[in-house]
Amino acid sequence: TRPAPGAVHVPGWLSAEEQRHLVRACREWAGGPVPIRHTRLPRGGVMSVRTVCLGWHWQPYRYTRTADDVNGGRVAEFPGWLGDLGRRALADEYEDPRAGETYAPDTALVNFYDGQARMGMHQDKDERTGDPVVSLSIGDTCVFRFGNTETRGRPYTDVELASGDLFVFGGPSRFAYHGVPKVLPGTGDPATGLASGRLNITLRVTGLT
Ligand code: MD3
Ligand code: FE
Repeated sequence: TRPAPGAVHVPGWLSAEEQRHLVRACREWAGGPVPIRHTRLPRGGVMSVRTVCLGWHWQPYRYTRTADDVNGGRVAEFPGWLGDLGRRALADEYEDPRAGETYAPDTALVNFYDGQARMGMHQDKDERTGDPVVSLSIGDTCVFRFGNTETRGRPYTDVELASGDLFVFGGPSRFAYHGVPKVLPGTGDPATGLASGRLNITLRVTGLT
């Protein structure tokens, strides 16, 4: 479905096998050189979501190659197969399938939500490109709030994102406010390898070198 210009939601895009593969990979990244953790915000807050990054480390509000709190541990590499998956997402599902030929994501943010975790309304504007963001969800269903480009508040639309769903945010939707007001515990299938909680993987093009 096309919830807004430049946005595409494809329920169940990932196969069961791909979901299991991604869960296994996320476990390895979570225990890698820069372990998964709650991001600390510059004004003293701590995010309820836990995050591990690939390719570039996101620290609010910029991307770096290392994380300064783990002895300069270098961020895990962004794997080629994940870029392939992103290109296939655009080629299969995006407005101009040729966008899939040139899409070159160089970072992924892996977010883990337990039953209490939330993400407040925000825009993603630390990347220097307007290339689409590809989002993959696994595990418990969440309520995803998709807003507008002007304000954090209304108008917005609430959409459920379930295990296997693909969402692409490009064009006019790329800089829309969005957030995750709640996770629905117990809605995931343990056969993915995730007994509880929700994983979201977003692929991005930083435009950095
Ligand atoms: C719309 N993650 O990591 S995914 C984030 O489910 C983030 O973990 C949420 O927001 C999550 O920044 C939402 C959907 C998403 C991701 C990036 C976007 C929607 C977006 C970038 C621009 C517009
Ligand atoms: Fe975001």
